[in-house]
Amino acid sequence: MISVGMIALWSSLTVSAVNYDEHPRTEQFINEMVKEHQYDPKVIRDVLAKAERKESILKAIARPAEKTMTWHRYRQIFLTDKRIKKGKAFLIEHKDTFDVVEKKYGVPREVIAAIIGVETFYGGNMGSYRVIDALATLGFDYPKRSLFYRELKNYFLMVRDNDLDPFALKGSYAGAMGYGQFIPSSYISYAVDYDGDGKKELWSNIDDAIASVAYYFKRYGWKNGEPLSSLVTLNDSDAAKLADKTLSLKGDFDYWKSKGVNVPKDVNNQEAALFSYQQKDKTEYWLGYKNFYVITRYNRSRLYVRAVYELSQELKD
Ligand SMILES: [Ca+2]
Repeated sequence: MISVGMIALWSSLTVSAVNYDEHPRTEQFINEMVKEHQYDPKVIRDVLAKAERKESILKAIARPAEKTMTWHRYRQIFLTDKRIKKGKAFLIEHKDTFDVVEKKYGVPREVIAAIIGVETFYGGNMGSYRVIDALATLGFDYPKRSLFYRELKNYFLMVRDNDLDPFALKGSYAGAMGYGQFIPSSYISYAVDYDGDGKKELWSNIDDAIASVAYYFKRYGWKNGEPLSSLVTLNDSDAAKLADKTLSLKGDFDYWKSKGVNVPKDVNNQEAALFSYQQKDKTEYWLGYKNFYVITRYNRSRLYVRAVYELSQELKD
């Protein structure tokens, strides 16, 4: 008979002994890559053999930070004097690039800078995990793995098609890379070679990184000069129940009026969604518009959007 303790020991030995080229999900992964993308199976097997399972990654992703944090607390992390000051210097330092990029893509420089500021402190913290380890660990061993399994596939495509070293690229525990923390599918679709050297270097070339963030927003339909959101009041407490239900634009001003929201008079009637923000001693409500939605395509969190927006306003002056 095997004791519980022995089972635990045995399973932990099994897990640590498995290389990703021998993982139970590997054969299917390789078969799909060959079938879907004519990928060389030997290349995948060789790379996965050197990919490492990281317990720290599985622990980090299980932490529900953004889901439970109030706006009041979240704001303290991102709207610091240091981040504002560094952002202003960042805009000055890269002014020439911002002049070109802002004009070409129609996305304000302070929004691009705020994204890079919130994501990585303007490149100061781009993540220290090998992307191959992050995506193999989450793609094969995280219970909610489907997104990461897809991104692991995209990572293999990205390194093949851009002639990148699969072991050299670093990122966050979730496999987000470079100044703007692009996941591989975003790299494939939105990374830009700004300086024309044939490489899309989002880790080491700030001009490529700035242009890539701008292009991402352009492709998701950023409407230059349009408002992002309005602070609103409610005249029916039931309206509060409609807040934070979805990031998608839910209805126009007539809809929100009928639900008890005092819609703004200085903004054109348009599609909006209702969001709540917990301040220290009160709850605020915002109607978010198209540009609000576009920022949620970068990170699906209403707290994130507001942090980017407020930081961008601070950087504007
Ligand atoms: Ca380049």
